[in-house]
Amino acid sequence: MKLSIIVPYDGYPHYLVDCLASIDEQKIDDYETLLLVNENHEEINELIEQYKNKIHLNVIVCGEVSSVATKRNIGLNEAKGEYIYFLDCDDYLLKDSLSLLIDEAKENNEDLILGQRRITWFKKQVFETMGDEKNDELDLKDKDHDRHEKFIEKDYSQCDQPIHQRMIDELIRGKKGFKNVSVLNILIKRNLIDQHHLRFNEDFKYYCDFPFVIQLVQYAQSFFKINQTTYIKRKHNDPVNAPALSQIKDPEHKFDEFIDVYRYSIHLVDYQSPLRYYIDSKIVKYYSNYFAKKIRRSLDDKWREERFETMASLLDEVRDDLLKNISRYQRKMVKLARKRDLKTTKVVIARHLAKRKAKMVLKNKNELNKYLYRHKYINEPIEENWIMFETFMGKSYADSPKYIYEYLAKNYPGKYQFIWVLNDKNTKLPYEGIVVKRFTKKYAYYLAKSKYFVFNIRQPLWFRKREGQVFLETWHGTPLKRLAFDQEEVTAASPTYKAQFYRQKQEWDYLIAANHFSSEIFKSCFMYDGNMLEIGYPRNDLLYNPNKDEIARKLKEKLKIPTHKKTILYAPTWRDDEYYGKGQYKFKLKLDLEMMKEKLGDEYVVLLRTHHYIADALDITGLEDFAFNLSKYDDITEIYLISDICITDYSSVFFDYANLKRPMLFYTYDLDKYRDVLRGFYIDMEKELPGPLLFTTEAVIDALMNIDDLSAKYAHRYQLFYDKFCSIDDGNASKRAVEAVFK
Ligand code: C2G
Repeated sequence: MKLSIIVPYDGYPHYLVDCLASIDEQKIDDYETLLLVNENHEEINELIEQYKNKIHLNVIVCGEVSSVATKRNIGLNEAKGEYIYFLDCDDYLLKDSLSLLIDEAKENNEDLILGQRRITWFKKQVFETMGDEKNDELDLKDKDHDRHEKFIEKDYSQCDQPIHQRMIDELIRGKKGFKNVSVLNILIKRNLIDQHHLRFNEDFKYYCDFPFVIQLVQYAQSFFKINQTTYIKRKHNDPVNAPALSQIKDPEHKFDEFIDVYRYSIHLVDYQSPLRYYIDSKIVKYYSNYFAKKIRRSLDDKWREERFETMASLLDEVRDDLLKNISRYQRKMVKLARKRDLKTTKVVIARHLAKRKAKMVLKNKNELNKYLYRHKYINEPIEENWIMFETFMGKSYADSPKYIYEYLAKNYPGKYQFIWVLNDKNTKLPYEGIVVKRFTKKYAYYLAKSKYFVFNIRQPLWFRKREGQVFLETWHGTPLKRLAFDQEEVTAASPTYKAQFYRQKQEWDYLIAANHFSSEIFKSCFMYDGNMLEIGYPRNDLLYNPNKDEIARKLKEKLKIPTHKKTILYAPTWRDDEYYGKGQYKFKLKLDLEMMKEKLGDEYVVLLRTHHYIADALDITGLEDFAFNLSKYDDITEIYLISDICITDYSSVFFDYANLKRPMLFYTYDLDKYRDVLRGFYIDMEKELPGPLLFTTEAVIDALMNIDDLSAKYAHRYQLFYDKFCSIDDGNASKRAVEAVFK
């Protein structure tokens, strides 16, 4: 047999699905798959059954709970292939991966054949549909490579042992730290492992690959690197519930193991060998880049006491020729450690970090404001009557914070100091209050000193809630699209958002839910267990205002919208996978406005409203008398009042608009992708929505022309929908919010 694929499995079945499927797609026959599992692995029995015959699967139970090292060793004992290939159960291959590697082995019979690796946040189906451009963008966030090691252009003909040096460069030197030195994606000749009795050290949990790779490089005589991607390493987007080993926060044990792995590894190689030089280089970098921060910042004195002593004793032994080739700062740090001079070490680190911070602060004004927040303002007293309001990152004066503010200002004049975060500093507030721009010095100041916060999206990442501060999160919609921890894939521009979310939601004292449905979902999707205010949406109070018709008439007048025609609002949401950057999404209008005007122009006008994430401007040239672009208008709730019919897609807009009991249509031209690839939904759109799903402009026009019949057809469903999602709203939600939070 040519090849044994060794896959240790340790939980997270949804990752394994892609892993096994990708083996099944390989264009090779002569192989076996060894799946190493713990005793309890019921969750994958079905999967095993499915692939049993397809991928020559041999499932080996390795004891109650065994480590990756143990599983791989058992795999090595059982493997029958001439070549070994390690594949992690949360990663997957491309269709050609193994045939490329095997073909090279057949031709040149090298000891080690390495392929290229790509990093992704996505499952296979998404990775394949994302296209190279998007995957490339996210690849840039790959921090596993050591950016200080620019060896790629190296001319190996100048080296004494070109192959050896190349292996060191590719497998060890160019990989950051110990953890990124990996056995994955190397086709390894079985003889090499047998001749030298190579096994993984089972004492090691986090860095067991490192000494193994050191030995591969030490003994291999031939090596080749294929310039094609053969391995897809999948990052875990949920480090809270499903962390990869590297995401586990365990600094003490990791430190101890790091030291042990270093000691173990240097005994495997000669003091004079280049391998020793590069192992030592890693320990110096670890000390100056990572350990130094612990000396400076850790609350645990151990980093300045026995761990410092342990580090220093290792630095005593690093090769002196290495010291010539490192930075001045690193050299100084090593020398001081060798003298056990902790006092001067602390000064040197403080200076080094301060210099780096100053560089950052000078480069970016926002950094200076964050710095002031952390080091100055946060030490000043909290002002008991200050309330800070923010909606959609300061882009608009809108949503529930607006209605809560207006209620407070009307009913408690003079009692509070209101601070509104608005990027347009010229916005005139209807009542008293200060306007500050987001992320400015003033913003940092009020963020540190305000007692209360009423925000409709998440707080900034650098906010740290102080004791005594009260955070009311209003959120910004009843959830239709799966959110946060309920989202298997995070395909939007910031795939790290589950980790961020977990920390941020702990700072929310209150969370508003418009209905019981939302409460239940927020508990799971945000892992939220704080105070849930199931009180309806303050932003919907306006929809129950007794003067709403008069308000609508005035608004139409203000926006110069013809009063003799009926209005159709089109308010779509954003698409997770179509973006220029974080918070900057693309949108291409898929409604044919010309056609709509031709068929409906006598009776209707269209109000267009894109989501605040959308960076693209809508082009309505030539249609100015038919289409009105209200994307920049602050408050969509006011727009609902002037809309006779609403067309939307997967936006929470429809939960709110339903309060008006006016007709709704759903233009869901990309439903399959949105539901099955990007997000997934909490409700069955086909069965529960109070209007039809439509897929073409023609169908939309047809529905609009028959709107009365459609309304009659959907009347029952509309009532059920209203009862489920709108029944708490009654015009008094702001009052309830204020009474709950401000007592
Ligand atoms: N919105 C708007 N104009 C649009 C779409 C949305 O003004 N064209 C506003 C509405 O108030 C809407 C809110 O932004 O309720 C949230 O927009 P969604 O389209 O629902 O999308 P998202 O921002 O992803 O929020 O639980 C709700 C979810 O978090 C959805």
